[in-house]
Amino acid sequence: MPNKHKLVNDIGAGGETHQTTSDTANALTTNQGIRVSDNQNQLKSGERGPVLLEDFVLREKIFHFDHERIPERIVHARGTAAHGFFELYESLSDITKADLFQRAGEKTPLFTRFSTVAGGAGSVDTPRDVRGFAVKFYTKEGNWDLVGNNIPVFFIQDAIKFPDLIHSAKMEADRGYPQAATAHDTFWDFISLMPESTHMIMWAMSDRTIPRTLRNIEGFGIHTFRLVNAEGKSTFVKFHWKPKQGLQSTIWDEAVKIAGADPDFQRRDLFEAIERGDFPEWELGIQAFDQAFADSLPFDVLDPTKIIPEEVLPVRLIGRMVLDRYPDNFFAETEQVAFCPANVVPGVDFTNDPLLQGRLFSYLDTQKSRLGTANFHQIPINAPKCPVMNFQRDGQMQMLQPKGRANYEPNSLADQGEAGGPRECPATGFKTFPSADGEGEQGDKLRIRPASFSDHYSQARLFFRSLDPAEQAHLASALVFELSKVAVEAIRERMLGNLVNVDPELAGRVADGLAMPTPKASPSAVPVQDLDLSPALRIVRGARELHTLKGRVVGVLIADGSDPDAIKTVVDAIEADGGVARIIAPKVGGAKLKGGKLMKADAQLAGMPSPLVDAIAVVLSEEGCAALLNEAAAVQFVMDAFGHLKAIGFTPEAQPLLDKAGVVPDDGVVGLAAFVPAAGKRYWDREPSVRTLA
Ligand code: HDE
Repeated sequence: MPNKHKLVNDIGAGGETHQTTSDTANALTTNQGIRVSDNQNQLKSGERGPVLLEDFVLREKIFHFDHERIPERIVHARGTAAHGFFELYESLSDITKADLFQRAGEKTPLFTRFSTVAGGAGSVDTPRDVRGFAVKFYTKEGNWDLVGNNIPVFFIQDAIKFPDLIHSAKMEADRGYPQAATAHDTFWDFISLMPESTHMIMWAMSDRTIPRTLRNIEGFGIHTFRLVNAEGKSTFVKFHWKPKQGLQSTIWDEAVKIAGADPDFQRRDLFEAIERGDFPEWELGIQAFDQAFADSLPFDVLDPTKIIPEEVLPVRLIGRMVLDRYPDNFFAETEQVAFCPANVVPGVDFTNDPLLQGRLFSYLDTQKSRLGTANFHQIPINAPKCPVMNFQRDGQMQMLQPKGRANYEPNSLADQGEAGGPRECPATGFKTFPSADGEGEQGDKLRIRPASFSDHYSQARLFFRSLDPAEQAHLASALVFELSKVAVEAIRERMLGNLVNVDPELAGRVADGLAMPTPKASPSAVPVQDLDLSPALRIVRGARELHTLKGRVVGVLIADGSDPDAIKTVVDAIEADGGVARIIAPKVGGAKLKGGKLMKADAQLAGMPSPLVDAIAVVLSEEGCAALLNEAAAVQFVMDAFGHLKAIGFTPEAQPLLDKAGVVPDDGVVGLAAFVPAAGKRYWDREPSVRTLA
């Protein structure tokens, strides 16, 4: 019998082999440190008998597993993050005493989490949605969290409306869908009744909410904050993150196809870019201004539905953020990181923006229900990298073991030779900026919105009219798409009424796309103004749409018979230009090239459709092309690249495949020799020939 037991332990009944060790240092243990002899079989009474309750190894393992999930974030549940640093370009000591802004060249470690807003943690990476852009700076004087979005304005002006906004945007309460999509009745019902959201809706329906990768988004602090210098002088400030990779978006059809082909597309892209050493970078910019400047603006700087156009107040670039390390463990870091806009350091302060003020409460509160304990700040990813000393004690999952009796203050224990504990520091401690009289900050207790917050349309108009015509068409089409999914006609009509205030032509285009009449403008609290346009807001053909292969991925389609020299030449050229070449073949094991050599592929054609790459090179022989003509995935590969306005490089032998895919020659359809210079951009002029936009 002993021999029989031995057999079952070393080779499972299913035939699997077990990896065992006699090395104590490498021994598998329970959470109590007990070495585990068998991690494959439960404790049973007899070979085919019942499992025993005393099997503590089993019970502990299953117990822990049962509790592995924690509540997902109520918003921004789906995200990905990376470690990195912030490097200051020049001292800002004239406007802030914040330690991280004092010395040029100083580096501050940080952790940045990007997210979508509406979907659950298991939703896809590429819905039409705002992207969260949250940065935790571990400064020498404590943690500063700049918890922003990739859009510089927000839907609402007052925090009390946030639960309603989010309820309306998330899946509908009775039916439990749609997931991660605003294209449904309840969202547009709320929005159509909320004129203050109109400016944000322009951004949300623009290409900003379908970014190509997270490396191609801007970030904004949204609210007006304060910087405070050593003399106690306050300067208002708006924060901006500018991607060194340029601004890039996708085509809606492409975003939808990416969601199916690779739901993790954007987190994979971030991971892979960092893995290959192509560290993404953003520059931090500020718009700094004083009260007199604020008073000169045609809106209130406390209103989070407004921007200060860069043409009115340029963005001063003050440093750069480099993300150079992906987390070791997604749960421990990305999932457990707890951001809070109330985390500010001396030298940074709040304003009375009513949305910001509500957030200062919400985030601390939410961490208690997510992380389960008031001691969440002790989790390594949340812990400041400077001393933390106070008299807060105990609580669930307390990790610290403070010595001595001093757990209160003031105390005189130091006089007795005992440890007395830390003391407050009037000189260097955080002091709230004492807002001046005359800023409208004092008065009766009122549930009221100031009249200075009542212009809901002028900046929505400014945004729409500033865009490139291609972007305007995308925006109008996005509105048609979303409102077409709204079943209640009265909601569509009310929304059209709001759009008339933004721009009658836009409203007409959307109404036409819905085959509805354009209604009268909805009532507007104040007359809509024609503000000076801001070309800085453009993505398409804008200053920050970079034309380069650097950081972009090219799909190189090969098949049996492809010419190895042609493949090598194009791959070398892509890499020399800073791009990444991915070899795609009908079979992942590879293709047999001209001359008989097998070339391994990075991906199988069916698993790597062209929406996942930025441009394609079709390197086929006559024989390979003939075989692919009957392959829908190959035809679709080329058709989508063309439809998504990407560059296509090809060997003459691949022409029949291009013909079958409906490719019409233009500047972006080129021979391999001309491919790389043409590949780093989209061909916007092609668009009217491939789809009808509103
Ligand atoms: Fe948030 N928001 N928010 N939000 N928010 C959260 O905190 C909230 C708002 C933003 O990667 C929650 O830890 C209220 C604006 C980001 O972990 C919660 C209001 C902006 C993230 C919360 C707002 C944001 C959050 C959920 C209206 C852009 C993800 C989980 C007053 C400036 C951070 C959590 C991460 C997360 C509340 C509005 C950005 C519930 C009440 C405006 C990037 O506390």
